[in-house]
Amino acid sequence: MTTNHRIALIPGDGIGAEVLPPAQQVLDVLGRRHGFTLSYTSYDDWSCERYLREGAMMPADGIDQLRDKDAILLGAVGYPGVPDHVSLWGLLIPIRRSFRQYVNLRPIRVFEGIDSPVHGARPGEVDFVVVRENVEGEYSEVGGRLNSGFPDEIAVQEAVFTRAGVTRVLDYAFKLASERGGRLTSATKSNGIVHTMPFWDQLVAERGTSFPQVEWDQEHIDALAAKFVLEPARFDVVVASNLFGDILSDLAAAVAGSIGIAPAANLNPEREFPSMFEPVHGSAPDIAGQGIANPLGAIWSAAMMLDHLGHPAAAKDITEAIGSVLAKTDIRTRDLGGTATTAEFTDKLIELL
Ligand code: GGG
Repeated sequence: MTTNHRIALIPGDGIGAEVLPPAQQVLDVLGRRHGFTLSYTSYDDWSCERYLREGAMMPADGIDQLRDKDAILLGAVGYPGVPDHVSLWGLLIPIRRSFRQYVNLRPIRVFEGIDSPVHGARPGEVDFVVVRENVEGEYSEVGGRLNSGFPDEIAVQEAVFTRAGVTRVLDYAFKLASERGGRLTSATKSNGIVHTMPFWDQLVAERGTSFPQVEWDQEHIDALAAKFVLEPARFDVVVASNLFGDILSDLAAAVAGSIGIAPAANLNPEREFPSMFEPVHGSAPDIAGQGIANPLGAIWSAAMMLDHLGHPAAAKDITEAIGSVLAKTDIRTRDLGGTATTAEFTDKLIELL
């Protein structure tokens, strides 16, 4: 019997709507080849436009509409006219939290054929994963504002680190490191942030004892950012809190040539709820509507989705085709120095699949 996977498609804003159709085209080719089907439900109007029209990024029962899906593929959120915290907390973050997607997995690879802006970031040598804690930490709704408009106006934002929340993401990262190169780096800032970060470091040391096969170290986030640029090939798995992981993975994507390539998986490792896959890039309003967005971040995210759904061979076909199109052709979208449109690039990739 052919396996069918129910996929929720949320294009979101800007180029989100332009990068999901290429990912869908690639998925359908792989489904035919590997003997599975994908049935899609599109949530086209869950966006900033909807927020401006109706006051909410998604309907009140939006989370329930997604609950029975096997996975969610998301494009991008954010658009001028809607504050970024409104769009993020109205769609992406509720999905991550409601479905306990506490791991945000962001692989970084310098592909053959890509000129990294960083001297020394050579293809084949830079290949690591950022594991970002995805549901607590610095992204917290605990806090508030007082005395708006007065000289003594104040804003307070509390970071929230729980033993359970940190432990589960560390365990995921240690296990991943044990299955990859056996090395883990923890991002910290325990010299300046005196409560949460020493707690994070303590839990890293505690969990490390359960993974003796993994060699681990920790770096302050400032030094780590410098090492991402100066020695990107030294990393295997990097584990970081929500904010640190977000910043580090954008930096790492730039080191790998373009944030347009970078994928992300928001995982509920226990599979109690659907996981969500999304390119790391945002909605890029400056190029939206021109048909020139790089679809690779979305296509690679689709590969991560297939891997999660139990089709590692199909996922590998996609990453190999990405490698081929970059190594064997000079077809590139504008972010990679080329002139190809989203459609031209996708057609070539599918030809090489
Ligand atoms: N494609 C994902 C997207 O639109 N991300 C926008 C963004 O700013 N995300 C912040 C985050 O991942 O925390």
